Amino acid sequence: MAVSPAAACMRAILKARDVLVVAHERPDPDCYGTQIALVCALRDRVPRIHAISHSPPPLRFPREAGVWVVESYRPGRILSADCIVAVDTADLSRLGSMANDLPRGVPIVNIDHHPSNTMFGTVNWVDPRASSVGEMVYLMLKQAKIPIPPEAVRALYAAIVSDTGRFSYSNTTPGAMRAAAELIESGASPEATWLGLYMNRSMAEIELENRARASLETRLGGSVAAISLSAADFRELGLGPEATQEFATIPLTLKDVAIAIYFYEIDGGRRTKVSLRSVGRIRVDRLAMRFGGGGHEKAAGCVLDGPLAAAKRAFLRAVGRHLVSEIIPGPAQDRNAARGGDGAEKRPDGEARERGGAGHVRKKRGG
Ligand SMILES: [Mn+2]
Repeated sequence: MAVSPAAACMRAILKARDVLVVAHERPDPDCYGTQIALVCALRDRVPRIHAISHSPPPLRFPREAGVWVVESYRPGRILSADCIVAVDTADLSRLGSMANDLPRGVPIVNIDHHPSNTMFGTVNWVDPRASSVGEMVYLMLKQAKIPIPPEAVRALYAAIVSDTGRFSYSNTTPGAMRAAAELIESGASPEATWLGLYMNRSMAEIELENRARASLETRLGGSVAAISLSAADFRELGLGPEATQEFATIPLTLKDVAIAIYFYEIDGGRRTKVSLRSVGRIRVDRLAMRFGGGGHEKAAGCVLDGPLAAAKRAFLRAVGRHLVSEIIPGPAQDRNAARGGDGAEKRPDGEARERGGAGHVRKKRGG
């Protein structure tokens, strides 16, 4: 019988003696929780397993879910391993500069749910229908009958809660709910997770959100809504972009909006990050790809060179063109061939795949 992709990943990991678990920079609770879970669940099964993150942990993550497990990366550090596991990472460039320090010539296990995944692994398990890599890794451990210790239970539950937008987005499948339910049966606490992920905010964070809300503006008759934060906003409040994990949903709450955009300066204002969300049929991953980004159909992102004002101007110009080409069908021929029809997202792994390149990759968002 053919081995399932999950089993192939598990086999490759259990064969190794020194496993390094990595994930995309500016980690979200999904990739972070999954890194924690893999280390905690497998540390008695492989001689050495450790997780490293390029960036600081997500600002908000349940403390009791093993946050201490993930080490932070120092540039130039020699990373040893005889097996690399990448989770939630559509492309190796999403690892940031850490990608340059990975050991060469060792097998790479690629576990991801982004349709734009480039299949960079030696073993690839890419399931765009999965709610989260948290759900995928839960299934993988369960199928292998590997007991999941308490920190891993909490971390995987937080991963699923976060990537489904607290069980709201279109990726909130029966499978996601089932995995979450089983994790609660195994001891995950919905309340502790909620407190850890969303509560206990500082005054500075709320002030940053106030500034973001105050910046709300609309274009194209209200079908495009955007908020923006400058490098100065972050500096003045002593916060980084990790404090704004869900801000892209702020403009999305506006009535009749089709594309929601969150612009924010990074690298001290030298570059501008663009986080995109959509409802309905608009595919923002295709928009992000025009700028070298990628992501999910309803949640994607990219980075533009230059400060906020210039990046915004260039991007909003492209949004207008994108909206027209997405809404008005035609010239249908090449559009439909390229996207495989509107059902592209429901096709088996790989078929709906497009070259995504580097970019901010966000969870699927539904409508
Ligand atoms: Mn994810």
